[in-house]
Amino acid sequence: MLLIFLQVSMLLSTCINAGSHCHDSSFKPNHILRVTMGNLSIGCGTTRQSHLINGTSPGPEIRLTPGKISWIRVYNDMPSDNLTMHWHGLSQRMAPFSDGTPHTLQWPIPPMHFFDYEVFPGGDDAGTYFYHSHVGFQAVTVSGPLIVEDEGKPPYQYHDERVIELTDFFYKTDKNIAAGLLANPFVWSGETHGVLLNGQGVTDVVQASGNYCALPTFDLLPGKTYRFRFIGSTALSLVSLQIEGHNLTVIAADARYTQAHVTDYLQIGTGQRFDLKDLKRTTFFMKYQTKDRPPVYTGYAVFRYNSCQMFSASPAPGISIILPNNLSSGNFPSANKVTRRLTMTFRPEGSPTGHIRWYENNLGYTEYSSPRPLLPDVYLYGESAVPNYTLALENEGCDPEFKAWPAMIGEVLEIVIENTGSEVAGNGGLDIHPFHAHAGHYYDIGSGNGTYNATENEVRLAGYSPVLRDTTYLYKYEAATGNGTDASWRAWRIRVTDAGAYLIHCHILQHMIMGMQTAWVFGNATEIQKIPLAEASGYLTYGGSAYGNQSYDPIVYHYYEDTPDEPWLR
Ligand SMILES: *[C@@H]1O[C@H](CO)[C@@H](O)[C@H](O)[C@H]1NC(C)=O
Ligand SMILES: *[C@@H]1O[C@H](CO)[C@@H](O)[C@H](O)[C@H]1NC(C)=O
Ligand SMILES: *[C@@H]1O[C@H](CO)[C@@H](O)[C@H](O)[C@H]1NC(C)=O
Ligand SMILES: *[C@@H]1O[C@H](CO)[C@@H](O)[C@H](O)[C@H]1NC(C)=O
Ligand SMILES: *[C@@H]1O[C@H](CO)[C@@H](O)[C@H](O)[C@H]1NC(C)=O
Ligand SMILES: *[C@@H]1O[C@H](CO)[C@@H](O)[C@H](O)[C@H]1NC(C)=O
Ligand SMILES: *[C@@H]1O[C@H](CO)[C@@H](O)[C@H](O)[C@H]1NC(C)=O
Ligand SMILES: *[C@@H]1O[C@H](CO)[C@@H](O)[C@H](O)[C@H]1NC(C)=O
Ligand SMILES: *[C@@H]1O[C@H](CO)[C@@H](O)[C@H](O)[C@H]1NC(C)=O
Ligand SMILES: *[C@@H]1O[C@H](CO)[C@@H](O)[C@H](O)[C@H]1NC(C)=O
Ligand SMILES: *[C@@H]1O[C@H](CO)[C@@H](O)[C@H](O)[C@H]1NC(C)=O
Ligand SMILES: [Cu+2]
Repeated sequence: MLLIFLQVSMLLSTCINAGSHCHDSSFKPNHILRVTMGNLSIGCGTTRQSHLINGTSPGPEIRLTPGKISWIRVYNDMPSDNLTMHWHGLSQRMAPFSDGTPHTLQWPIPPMHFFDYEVFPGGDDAGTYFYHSHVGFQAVTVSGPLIVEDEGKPPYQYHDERVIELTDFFYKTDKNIAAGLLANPFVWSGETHGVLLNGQGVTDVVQASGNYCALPTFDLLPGKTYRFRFIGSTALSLVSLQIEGHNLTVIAADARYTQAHVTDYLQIGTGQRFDLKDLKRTTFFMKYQTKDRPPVYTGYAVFRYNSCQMFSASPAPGISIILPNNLSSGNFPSANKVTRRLTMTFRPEGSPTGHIRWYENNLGYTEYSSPRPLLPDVYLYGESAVPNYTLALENEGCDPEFKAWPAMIGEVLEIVIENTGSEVAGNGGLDIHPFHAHAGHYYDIGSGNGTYNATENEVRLAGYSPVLRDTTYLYKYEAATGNGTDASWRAWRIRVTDAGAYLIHCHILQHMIMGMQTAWVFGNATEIQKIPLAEASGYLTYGGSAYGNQSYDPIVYHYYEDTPDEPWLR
């Protein structure tokens, strides 16, 4: 009798622990991704040691059904590197520990371990996303398309679709690049050696040698309308593209449908997605080109109908205007609903010969500077692990000890990001920065030259309904400015609704490593601790019991199944 009792209690403690589930061999994830170290044949005739997903880069496409919980098992099959996977653009409203930020939301997946991510898109989430690692420079190759299907009929009609993911190609390995960026003296990664479309493309070196090399090619059927899902998964490049003899209709940006907008060219940067439709002709070329970088890379792709012809030639259609932002969405908070305006001032810091960092007012934030993730510590240490709101208000919104920005649930934040000159990086040198928010989509209220002026911007916003985005550019309007002078701004409005820990950061991988990230804590400890401490315990240490390996089945909390009172499920 006693023996039986003991066995039952052991079972209880490992597998049937209230909301926790033992993911043993009977558990079948909906999707599996395996990340390895390998040699990637890339950029037409080059081999590079790279992190790969299921042996390739980009990784396999994943399609999710809205309203359905998807478990995505991510194996770190690398012998000595950490890993996380981020579901870029999906706020998930919010399964704790599933956002894939190593220094914010979860401990990274240790080498030779795996982690089960619980991803739950809603009906409004239909659209084009991507997944990528959030560790080091890994995302240069560890990324892949993530599509949330439409619930019912999409608002725009099309016959078929093609996914086109853009990635940058660097010869240097991830480790060399990261080490150089952190070194004293600073060593730049170098510029991109080629922008690849679905892993295919021609490097600048091959181009210069005049060698024959097949262009990326997309096969189409005549008389059909296609939806092109463009994914900006470049590490660095902002890409301009134009399709010979065609206008394009933009129908979505960052996985939110927009008003149809006809344009003859598109700019897509790191972290952004645009969905286009229309293309009605025979074989034609697409030209694409990097913008705002010292050497410009130009590539071509072919769209061909019913043809086996290969193309290596390069016609050169002209690239001209800037994509106007005439897209819309509802529920936009007006200025009188804003509870707090915050300005984040970014400038390169350091010394001209030594370190260079892209910091917000001396406060850089990276996985290197903040080795303990914020969210697990709120479970372990409660309110004392939440940044001090009062102290933050005295310091322009950021608690300087935590290097984190607290906000209360119910606040409506107007966040202004300033591009500011400094004495390093070539005397006030400026750059462009695609800013991405993890907390969910935000209302983009524009960008401009100089210092943000709320009064003037409000005039500009009259009658305008901004689009919901997750990644928009802080541009530069000149090459350099004076030390401490604001050169340009980008501004957003965000409703603080979901308690948790999130990043807002520049999506250029180099700049992330150089500190261009901010960590945000929404809500207080009680609001953040959405699952009982006992159930969370496997997530609170590096390699804890929520992380499986070949000989160990992880104990996983099923947040959406087991928390039916989560407001957004009602
Ligand atoms: C990745 O590879 C694993 C086997 O290694 C396979 O089970 C899985 O289906 C693949 N994932 C995708 C999304 O194709
Ligand atoms: C990649 O290539 C290098 C050099 O040829 C070789 O030493 C290494 O073992 C290869 N790595 C893998 C994972 O195949
Ligand atoms: C992996 O992450 C752990 C926990 O943050 C850290 O201690 C370790 O140094 C990391 N390993 C590598 C290779 O970065
Ligand atoms: C694209 O649109 C512009 C402006 O509406 C128009 O002038 C031009 O002829 C169109 N080009 C093509 C190829 O349809
Ligand atoms: C946006 O475009 C639509 C038609 O495509 C037009 O009716 C509307 O006036 C435009 N809005 C703005 C703010 O330019
Ligand atoms: C938070 O900061 C304020 C202002 O500096 C300080 O008075 C207060 O003691 C701090 N609270 C805690 C819990 O540290
Ligand atoms: C903002 O713009 C308004 C209207 O142009 C102007 O009156 C005001 O002085 C400006 N504010 C600042 C701080 O420049
Ligand atoms: C931006 O502002 C600066 C300083 O006032 C001015 O010199 C520059 O011409 C402006 N650039 C643009 C593109 O408006
Ligand atoms: C540049 O500005 C920073 C911050 O305002 C200041 O600390 C520094 O002394 C300035 N450097 C020069 C060379 O003026
Ligand atoms: C945390 O938030 C909850 C819910 O809004 C509130 O009831 C509680 O008083 C707050 N706790 C603290 C310590 O502020
Ligand atoms: C697998 O995980 C278990 C439980 O965390 C741990 O005790 C064991 O050492 C791990 N095995 C390997 C090979 O890492
Ligand atoms: Cu940047």
